[in-house]
Amino acid sequence: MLFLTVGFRWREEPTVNHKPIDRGYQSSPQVRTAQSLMVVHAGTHVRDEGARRDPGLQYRLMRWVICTPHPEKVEKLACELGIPPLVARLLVLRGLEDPEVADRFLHPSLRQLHDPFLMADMQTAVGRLRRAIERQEKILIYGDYDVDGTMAVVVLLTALRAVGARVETHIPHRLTEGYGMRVAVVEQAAADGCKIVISVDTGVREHEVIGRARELGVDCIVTDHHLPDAQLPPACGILNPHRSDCGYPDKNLSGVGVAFKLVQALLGHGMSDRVVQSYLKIVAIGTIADVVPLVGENRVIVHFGLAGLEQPVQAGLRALLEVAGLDGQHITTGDLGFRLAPRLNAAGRMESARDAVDLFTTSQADKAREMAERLDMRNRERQEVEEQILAKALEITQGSEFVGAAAPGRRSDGRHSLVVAGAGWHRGVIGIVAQRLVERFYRPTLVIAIEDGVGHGSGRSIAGFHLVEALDAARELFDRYGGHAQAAGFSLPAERIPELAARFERHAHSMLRAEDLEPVLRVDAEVSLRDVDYKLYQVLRQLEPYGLGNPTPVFAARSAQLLGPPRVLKDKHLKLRVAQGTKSSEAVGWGWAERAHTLAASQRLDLAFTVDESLYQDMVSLQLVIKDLRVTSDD
Ligand SMILES: [Mn+2]
Repeated sequence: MLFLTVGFRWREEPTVNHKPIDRGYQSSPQVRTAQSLMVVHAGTHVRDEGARRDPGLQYRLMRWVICTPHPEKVEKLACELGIPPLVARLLVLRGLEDPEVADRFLHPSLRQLHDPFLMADMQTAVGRLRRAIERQEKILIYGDYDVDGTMAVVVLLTALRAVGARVETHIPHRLTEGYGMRVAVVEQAAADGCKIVISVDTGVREHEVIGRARELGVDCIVTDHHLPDAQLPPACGILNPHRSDCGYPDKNLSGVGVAFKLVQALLGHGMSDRVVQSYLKIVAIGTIADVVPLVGENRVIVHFGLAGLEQPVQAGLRALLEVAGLDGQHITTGDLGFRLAPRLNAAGRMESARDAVDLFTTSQADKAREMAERLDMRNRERQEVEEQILAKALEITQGSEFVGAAAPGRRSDGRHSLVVAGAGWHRGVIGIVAQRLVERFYRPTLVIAIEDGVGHGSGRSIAGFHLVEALDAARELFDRYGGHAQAAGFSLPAERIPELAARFERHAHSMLRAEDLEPVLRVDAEVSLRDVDYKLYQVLRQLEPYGLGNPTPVFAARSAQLLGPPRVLKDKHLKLRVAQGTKSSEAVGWGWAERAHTLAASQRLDLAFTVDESLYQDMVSLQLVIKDLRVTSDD
């Protein structure tokens, strides 16, 4: 599987909240990155339809790619596993043509979780922790402020307390401390009598901090999933599947996933299936928020985690699900990624990430409720600030003096990149704003907040454009920068921003072809609307949870007729009734209201969609969730 795992120093999850919060319409937009990263496997026939121009439209023209797997492979798999051909087709398109592998995929079980002791250094780490617990040595968990990091703290803190350890936590502040470990924190811990520091979701490249801890007689246990340097830091144990000498079979674990493996090893046979499942709820939240591929062990984690979240026990979890409107619902990866994770992340963006840890470690229901409501409020503040900055950024892209953007809505000419900067922009949300701009313009984008003459930037990219390599090309402009292919962070003196914009554009111009600037929509199968029924929906449920590595299946229906005029919901969303022959279906386009005026009754449309269940006034029905549409004729 394709996975981008370069160690990076600034991260903000691509969490976007486009989903309507009202309870009337339940739906789950998939994690967006999933589509662009889906791997097309050998033997798969791909028909690229290009991005046919829709004369009435000037935005979001998508290139449809119809994926058709080798028919023999589909037939063989369907036959061997006794599954419907459509399931087999979807499995083959996801690279799961081996019957044994496909069978495991279809039937996740806790037995599929690997032995934690397969991870290098696990024995040493557990031995050291057991000794610390016996001697009642003080332990510090050094966390991170994003959801993966805070959930890792929760998992480890809960387990260590359960076995009677003396344990404290440090979670860096996003704005004042930034990503990574600091010497001062370790020195303070040593002065406070800590004997062990366990890092979670961070640490594998912290040579200086870990070296200093060693001088002070503090043992470090690193748990991390970022790529290590060739030389490892002088820690007493380093748990990281990406270590070149680590034989652990699954390289895709998130930070909380690695922390969970340590917990599994530490609790050992004291961990019944029930205990494992109780932890997996929290592990799943961090795993989804970090957008790691939901295959292998991550699929098992998220499968059981989501199931467990439908029966929450811990007070904070119950309270948070309630404020997110998810209590008593079937919960999907989209729900976690778009509704739960942003609320947890809001803590770290707007205030302190510690709130997210406190919420999940309290046992008092009233306190939990209060904390969940505060997170919900922080999240609304975050959304407001995000909307304000987005509006300003869009205004800038429309200004005549603006040099950093493609002309709005004009996709084929103009610039190949987008760079916007402003004073007073909140640094906690610029990464999300960059993501929103990428979704709109589909260009590599940098958003920069100017503060006291310094520009703090965050970037997001498109498939096929390596962001850090682009920043490498202008390295002398930065005070510091880092990241990976799809997301990056940096800072530089504000007066250098125009030069950065010019050089970033030059680099993008040299790297990107015209077709790279059109988002790809992979279609799993062409169907007729008659095929979209509960039998199909059952099939789709069987392949859940969806996410990176296992994208929500997209279907295409040709020449469907629009019945009646398009409707707009809450000024934001588009609702259509479409028909093929005698079969008609409801289709909804989340955030598609601005396209309503381009559509008219009785037009014929090609529709690309996912299938979802909608709940309206206690009535459940199936609906098509529009991914793209094209008007094919006007009769
Ligand atoms: Mn992480």
